[in-house]
Amino acid sequence: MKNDLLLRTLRKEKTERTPVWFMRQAGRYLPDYRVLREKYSFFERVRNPQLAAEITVMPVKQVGIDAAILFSDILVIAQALGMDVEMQEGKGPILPAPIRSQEQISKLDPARTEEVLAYAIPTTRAVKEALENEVPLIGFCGSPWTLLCYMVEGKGSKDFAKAKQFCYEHPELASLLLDKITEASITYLNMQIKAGVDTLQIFDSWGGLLSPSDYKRFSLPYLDKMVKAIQPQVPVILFAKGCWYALAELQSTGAAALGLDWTIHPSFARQVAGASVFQGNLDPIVLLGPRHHVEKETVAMMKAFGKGNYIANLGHGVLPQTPFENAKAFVDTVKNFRA
Ligand code: 1CP
Repeated sequence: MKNDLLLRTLRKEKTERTPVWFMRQAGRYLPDYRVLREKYSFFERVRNPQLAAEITVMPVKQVGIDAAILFSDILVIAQALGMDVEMQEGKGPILPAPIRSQEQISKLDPARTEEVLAYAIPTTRAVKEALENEVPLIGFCGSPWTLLCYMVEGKGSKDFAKAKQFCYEHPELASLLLDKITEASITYLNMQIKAGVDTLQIFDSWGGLLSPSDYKRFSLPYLDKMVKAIQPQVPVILFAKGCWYALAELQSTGAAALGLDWTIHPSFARQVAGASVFQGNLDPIVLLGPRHHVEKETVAMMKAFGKGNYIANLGHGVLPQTPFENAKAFVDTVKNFRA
């Protein structure tokens, strides 16, 4: 591979410079992606190997990023289990029949994952081919807890109150549901590995909605099971947004790297989970601001993380309204930085 900075960093090897990529880098803020969005529905873009490959490669070619992330969505696991998912422009995902009962959970079938998500093999292979061994390919899925949030709530939410209420009222059903999501997710990650991804990121985007003790009940055990199944095959990056209180436990899963959101000071992370490789953590909204501020904050971030065991990224996904020049300024500042 021509540029394996990310993979060497995940193995804790020395590198010439810090690798950089963006969470949610495929699509969104790129003008060429918006053109494709007019022509094809979301899941057409995900399932068609040529389209998925074109979208995945865009940020590598246009912004000079050190890794590609497969164009797909965390909600394909809800589909694998038998749920309908609609992507409504401007509104995000809608699940018209959210899970609220034991009967609904008993109908969810993780054994069908390989069949429902069969397209992932040819699409991932097409993406690998389009990358021509320039940079590594990151596969991904959501955490079981984050999937439960959407499957029970039925849509995005700022607090996922219905999903949390469900867990507090029916903890035994929640654990049944989380087990099924975990099983489907492990199958799906193994499919991505089989098709050639070089590393995998697990997004626990809504982990931080839980208290530290509820995190240990409803998220950590399932993440732990997933990391134990996958990390022996390819390095796993765990991104648990808002979970500063669980960094030590997240490190104990054995994941190769921990993603950090922008509320965590690098020195705090080193103090509680010192031996980890860290990834993050610029506030994505900084990229909306003036360019000199983007450059200044990026340099401050690079200095604070220090040399080695570090992957530069944002503290959450890049926002759709991010000016292309600011995204580029972030990447260039990381690449030009010398400790
Ligand atoms: O953006 C990329 O790099 C391409 C791959 C990708 C990834 C990694 C998409 C495409 N979605 C995701 C992950 C994802 N999806 C997460 C975890 C990361 C995060 O926290 O941002 C989550 C929570 C989702 C759920 C989801 N899908 C949302 C958020 C809804 C909410 O609760 O606010 C949305 C808007 C989607 C639709 C979606 N998925 C991906 C795109 C490009 C879109 C938008 C539709 C479009 O622009 O065409």
